[in-house]
Amino acid sequence: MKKTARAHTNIALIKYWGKRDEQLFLPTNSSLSITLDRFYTETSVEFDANLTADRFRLDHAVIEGKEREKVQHFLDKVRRATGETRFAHVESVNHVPTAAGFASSASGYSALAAAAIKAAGQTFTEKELSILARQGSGSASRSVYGGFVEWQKGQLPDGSDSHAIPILNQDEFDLAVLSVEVTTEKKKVLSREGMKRTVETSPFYEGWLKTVDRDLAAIKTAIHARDFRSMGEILEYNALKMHATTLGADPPFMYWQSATLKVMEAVSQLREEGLLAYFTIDAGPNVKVIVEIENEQAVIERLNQIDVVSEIYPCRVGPGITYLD
Ligand code: 2P0
Repeated sequence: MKKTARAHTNIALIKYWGKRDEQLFLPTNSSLSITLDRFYTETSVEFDANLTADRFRLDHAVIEGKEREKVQHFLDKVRRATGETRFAHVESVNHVPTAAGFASSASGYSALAAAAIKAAGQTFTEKELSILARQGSGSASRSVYGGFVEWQKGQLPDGSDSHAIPILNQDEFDLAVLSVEVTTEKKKVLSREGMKRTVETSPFYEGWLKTVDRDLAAIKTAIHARDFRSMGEILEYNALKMHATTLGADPPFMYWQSATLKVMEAVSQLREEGLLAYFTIDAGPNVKVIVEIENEQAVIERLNQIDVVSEIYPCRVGPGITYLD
């Protein structure tokens, strides 16, 4: 039977940056994110005995080549986990701007995992779904849950303890996350390749690993206390440290453009004027600005005045996986 699931994207406040096992998508460090309400993927899966290979349609177009292979590879994991033997029709629609830095792999693999398990006639716990989604894309492990989510890196070699856990529900700490777009160009260094190169060659990676657990513990304390200022200081610091590791890679690379810096400077200027806002940046040039609801409009107005800003997408804290049939 055809089953459909929806999963939302997430933005990391403490970044996932580096793998200890590339096959199983096991991270070197734990991370923490907010699930976003505005961006999501809806995916339908139907297993069909008449198929001789998996079929994948994304945004109403048939996908072939590498992307289809990735989905097939992931569905092989689903088949191994469930005993399902048939190939599947996969139909996925992204409600995510395709610009650099608005990653859809988190919502994509989370929705695919949930729909595929249902279509195979099985019921997985959220923990089991998180472990499965992780093996499509690391950050997808966090999109299983809404609200504030920690992905615990785990220790076991088989990855059975590497999954997300909820920290706060969607309605327990209301915030705005402004996705500030400065370019829609495709990024030059994919995050998967970027983290691998950083782990293997950057002398700064050691500094990242030494301090990331401290950042995670501190931000959890701030989140539980609803201490926006401390949370903001830690998330900005953590993002800057992640990006610093890329500058030491060989060959070095950076995800920022001059427009990225302009937005970062504006956020810092806003703070000097008493408007509390903090930025974070993923593996691309666009910026996410975290702000309290009461200051959201004022911050949007100010950021809209920057010439390099092409679009601002205001988001709120979003839900976990939902099923549509
Ligand atoms: C994160 N990023 O925590 C970090 C911060 C980018 C920068 O997770 O190789 O697409 O599929 O596990 O999850 C983007 O990496 O990488 C990411 P894979 P993924 O959100």
